[in-house]
Amino acid sequence: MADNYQPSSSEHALDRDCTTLSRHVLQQLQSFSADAQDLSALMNRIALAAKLISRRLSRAGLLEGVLGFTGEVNVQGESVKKMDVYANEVFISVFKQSGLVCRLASEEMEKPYYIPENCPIGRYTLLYDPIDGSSNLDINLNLGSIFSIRQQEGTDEDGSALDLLQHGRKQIAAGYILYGPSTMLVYSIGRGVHSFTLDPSLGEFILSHENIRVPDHGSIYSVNEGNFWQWDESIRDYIRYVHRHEGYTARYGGALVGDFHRILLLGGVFLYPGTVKKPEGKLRLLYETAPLAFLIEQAGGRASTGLQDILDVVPDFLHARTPLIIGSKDDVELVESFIRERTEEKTVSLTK
Ligand code: AHM
Ligand code: MG
Repeated sequence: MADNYQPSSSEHALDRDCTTLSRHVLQQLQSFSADAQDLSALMNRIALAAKLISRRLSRAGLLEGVLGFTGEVNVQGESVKKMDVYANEVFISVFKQSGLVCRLASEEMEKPYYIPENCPIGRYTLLYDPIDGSSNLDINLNLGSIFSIRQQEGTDEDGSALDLLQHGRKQIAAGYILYGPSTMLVYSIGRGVHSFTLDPSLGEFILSHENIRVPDHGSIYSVNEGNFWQWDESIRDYIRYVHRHEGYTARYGGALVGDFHRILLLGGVFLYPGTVKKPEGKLRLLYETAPLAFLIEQAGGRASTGLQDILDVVPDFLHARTPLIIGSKDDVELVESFIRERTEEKTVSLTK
C-alpha cells in the first residue's frame, strides 16, 4: 500500500459500521486493561441477551407458548408472563461460564441468583428488569429490558445481598434495550450516553448516536393520568399547571423504556409518582429507577423522587420502590417545586 494512503469516504462509513458495542466500550476507556476488557465483554454478553430476546419477540405472534401468563405470581405480587420468565433466563444463560458475573438480581427473582462457577473470579453483579412494560407484550407494542452493573462487594449466599443496598452512584454501568420498530441498546459507563441499533443483517449492534444530551426543557409530560385520584395534591397541582399552560403535550406508552427513550431524545418529563396509599410508587429502584437515573444524569438531565435525587436513595431491601420524576433538568425542577411547596405547607400546619 502507498505511503500517502488516504482513507476514502466509504472507509469512513465502514469505520462507523465497525463501531460495535464491545469496541465502543474499549474506545471509551482508552485502555486494554483487564477492567476495560471485562466491561467490554460484559456489554457484549448483554448485547447477546438483547438479540435473543429481540428474536423471540419478533416472532412472538407465530410461535406457541410465547405470549400470555404463566399462572404464577412474582415476588412483587404481579402476574408473571411467559416472556418475563424467558427473558429472565436468557440473562442467566448468557452469563453462565462467562467468568464475569458472579451474581444476578432481577425483578422476577425473590433472591439473587449465584453462578458458583463464576464466583471465584466474577467480580460483578448484574441487576436487571428482563421485560419492562409487560402489559404491552400481548399487543405487539414496544417493550424494554433495563440493566445495571455493580461491583460485587459481598459474598453472602443467603439471599440478603446487603452490599446491594447502597446508593445508585455505585453503578459502574447502566442501560436499556428498546424493542421497538428497531432494537436499540442505550448505555453509559459514566462517560456519556450512547445508542446502538441492531442491524439484523449483521447481527450486531452498531453505533447510531454518540453523546446523547437531553434538552434542558421539553414539551412532553409522560404520566398515567388515570392515577390522578390517588396522587398527592402536589402532583395534581403540577398536572393542573400543564393543563392550563400552552406548550405541553402528553405522551404515555405504558412501557417505561419507551417513554424514557422519547424523553431522552426530545426532552420533557416522565413521572411515576407515589400514591397516598403507596408513597413509594410502582417502579423498582435497583432494576428500573436507579439505572435510568444514571443514564439521565450522564445525558445532562435529572432524576428525582420529588424530594431527593434518585441516585442518592439507599434501598432498605432488594425490591424497594421509589417515586420517579425523570427527564429534562428544568422540567424535573418544576415538578419538584410543586412538591416542595406542599411539603412546606404541611410542615407549617404541623408546627402550628
Ligand atoms: P413491569 O416492569 O412489570 O412491566 O412494570 C413497569 C411498567 C413500566 O414500564 C411502566 O412505566 C409502568 O409499569 C406502567 O404502569 P401503569 O400501567 O400503572 O401506568
Ligand atoms: Mg419494569
